[in-house]
Formats: sequence, C-alpha cells, structure tokens
Amino acid sequence: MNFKKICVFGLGYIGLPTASTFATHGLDVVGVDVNPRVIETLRNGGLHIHEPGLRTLVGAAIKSGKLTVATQPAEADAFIIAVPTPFKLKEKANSIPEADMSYVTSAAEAITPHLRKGNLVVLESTSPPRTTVELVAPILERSGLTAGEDFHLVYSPERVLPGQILRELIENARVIGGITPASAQAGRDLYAAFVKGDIILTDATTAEMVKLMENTTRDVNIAIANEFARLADRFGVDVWEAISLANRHPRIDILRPGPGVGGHCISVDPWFFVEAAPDLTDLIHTARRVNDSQPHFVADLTRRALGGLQGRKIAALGLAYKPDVDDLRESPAVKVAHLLQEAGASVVAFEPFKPDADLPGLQLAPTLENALAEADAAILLVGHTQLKELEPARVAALIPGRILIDTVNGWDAENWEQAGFRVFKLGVNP
Ligand code: SAJ
Repeated sequence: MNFKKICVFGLGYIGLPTASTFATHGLDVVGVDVNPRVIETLRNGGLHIHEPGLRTLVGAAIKSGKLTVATQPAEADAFIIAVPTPFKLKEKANSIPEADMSYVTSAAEAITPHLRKGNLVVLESTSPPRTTVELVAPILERSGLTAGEDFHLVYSPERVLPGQILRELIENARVIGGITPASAQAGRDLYAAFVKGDIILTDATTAEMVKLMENTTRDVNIAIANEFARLADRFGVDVWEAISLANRHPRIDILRPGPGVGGHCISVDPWFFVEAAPDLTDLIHTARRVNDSQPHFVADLTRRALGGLQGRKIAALGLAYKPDVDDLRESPAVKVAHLLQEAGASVVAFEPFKPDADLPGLQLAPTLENALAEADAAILLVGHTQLKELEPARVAALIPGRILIDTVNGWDAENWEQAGFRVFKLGVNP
C-alpha cells in the first residue's frame, strides 16, 4: 500500500516524534491533540515536552509544510493512535488499578466519521490484551465498515526509550500485529517509510502481549534488584559491589536498585496484566508492590542516616522518574520527597530539567544553591548527569550539613568523604 496522508492522534512523547518522523520522510501528516494549548505551543514554534533532538525534528517537519497540527482530525490514508493509557486508582484500599482507556476510546470515536474503505488504523498505545479486537474494532465499525475487510487495523507497540526516542524510533525492531495478515502487511508498508530495524508481523493480540511482557519483565527484574538492596543492607553487604560481581556470571544481568520505578510505562503496564488476570499474576503483582514500596525503604534509610527526620532540612536532588529526562510522572523521587515531609522533615527539592515544576505540597528551589542552602543533608534521588558530576568542594561550600544519601549509586563515596561528607548509599548498611 502507498500512504500519502496520515493523521496521528496524541502529540506527546510518542505521537509527536512519530508524526514528525513520518513528515520528514515525505508523508503529509496531521498531528491531532485534544489539548488546544499543545497545538498553540507547537504552532508558535514551541515544544511542550523535553526530548533530545525533538525541537530540531519538529521544527524541520513543520517548516517543510509536511506536518500540520490541529485539534480535529481530517481524512487520511492511515490513522495512528498514540494517546496515553494511564491507570485509575480504585477507591477501595489494596484494589488493583484499572486501565483508563478513555483516550483510546475517544480517539477511535474521532476517527470513525473519517474512516474510508482501504484505510489503515494503527493503535500504538500500550493496552490490555485484546483491546484492538474488543474495544477499538467495534468502535471503528460504527462507521458501517468491517475491520479486516473494508479497512485494515493493527496494533503496533511503541518501544522507544525516553531520552533516546528519535534514534530508537528508527532503529528498533517494530512488531506489527494485524487483525488479519493483510492488515499486518498494510502496517508494514506504512512503517517501512522510516523504520530501519526489522519489521516483524504477527496478530494484534500477540503484539499487545509482547509490549506488556517487555515492560513487565523489566519491572520484575528491577524489583529483584531492589529486594537485593534491602537484603544487602540487612546483611552488611555493599549491593553495588555484589551486583557487579554477580554480573560477571555469563548468564546473569541484574539491574540497578534505586528509589523505585516510575514513568508512565513500567510502573503502569504490569497492572494491565494483573487487572486482566488477577488469578494468574502473583509474581507480577508482588513485583509491583516491591517497587511501589521502595520509596518507603529510601525514606527509612534517610531516617537512619540522619538519626531521625523531625525538623531536619533536606535537599532533594532530582525529581524526574529517571536520569536526564524532565518527566515527573509516577516518579518515585517525588514520592520519597513527600514521605520525608510527612515524617516531619522540611524538604526543598531541585529538579534541573524542570526547576519550576508545580508539585502541590512540595517546595521546589529554582537553583541547586537555593536547595542546598541551610540543608542538614542532601539526598540524590535521580542520577542526572549534571548531579552525578557535581564537585564535592562546590557542594561543601553551599550546604551547611555534611550528610549525603545516594539512592542511585551516582557518587563516588570516597571522593565525597575526602571533602568532609558522610555518604549513605542505598543497599549499603549505614
Ligand atoms: N530503573 C531502575 N533500575 C534499572 C532500570 C530502570 O530502578 O536498572 C527505573 C528507572 O529509574 C525508572 C523506571 O525504572 O524509574 C523505568 O525506566 P526505564 O528506563 O527502565 O524505562 P522507561 O519507562 O523509560 O521505558 C520503558 C522501556 N521498556 C523497556 O526497556 C522494556 C521502553 O523501551 C518502552 O518503550 C517504554 O518503557 C514504554 O513506552 O513502554
């Protein structure tokens, strides 16, 4: 199939790079977002998200006239849905979060009036198993057309890593699951416009499983690393050393412990399995609980390091969900900051990628200097390059306290100890 014009729904971390990449590869693209502020920002040459290289890419796509942005869709040869699928917390304590499919539903409903024979519709949003077949197809069929006969429908998961989205979008292998083999072929024809990695065809539900399995595997692997950190702390072992030694085994690759698992993917997606099949997901559920409770372990480590939290002034360094991104969604660093405050500490946080973030109940400092001034201790919550590279002497001149808590193994303890600090690391008993 030959695609000339496409419509991409959702101009966030996935939709905007995808729309722009199609545009710079010669397709006419209408990028649709329901948020008028996003559209206005993009039309004015701005960008509402941070991702390396994205500003240049979007600028080039818009300047070439190949990418236009709007709040309403238009007729097209193909429609791509790349909207968020967050989860909703249920009211009842201990209940399993529920996938919020309202954005996918709205996008499919918005496509329906524009759907024509021969069109291709792609769902990219991470979704519970059978969403393409049981949720999206019936909505699109309200057009009077039949999925797999009159129009093509595929599920093709985005698998790009925030921080490296532009490169991975092109180079990663792409799984395309069609509701029929012909739909999968149509999907291949579309993504072949820019994908350099292998394009592998399968059915829609398998492709949905693949995506959830990838992120669930990572969550479970991080959970065991976090549990190892707790065990090392109990047994007087340095977990970082133990992991690096274990990883010398040819078939072992333990991930990094940290303050917990955040972001809109790994901390969310395993719940889709648990919600869909609670009777089959003990391990997955437990891993979620371990990772979600890790901020409590870190708060307790901080309490032990400081000999109490009441009235202590703590500079929280980094709030993003992982290094070198500005994304604060589901961030365990934010949870740690809140927990410290709830325990009576007075926390001033600094997030270099979003110094003016608005986080209710949390005081953010505009600069590192402001965060460190008057603090008894600093806690490194995110391994941002610029925080890892801080000079001990510079920090020593700014912070009156001499206690550091490093939750990501970002600092060379010896270096800091020479500058007069006491360093407490996650996974190393203080
Ligand atoms: N983390 C650890 N220890 C580690 C690795 C990560 O604590 O060793 C934490 C991070 O700090 C962060 C969280 O886990 O809080 C998730 O970070 P991540 O880098 O593992 O993943 P994401 O959420 O940024 O992106 C993931 C990727 N999935 C996999 O690696 C299997 C990406 O390829 C997906 O496209 C993305 O989810 C997505 O959109 O689903």
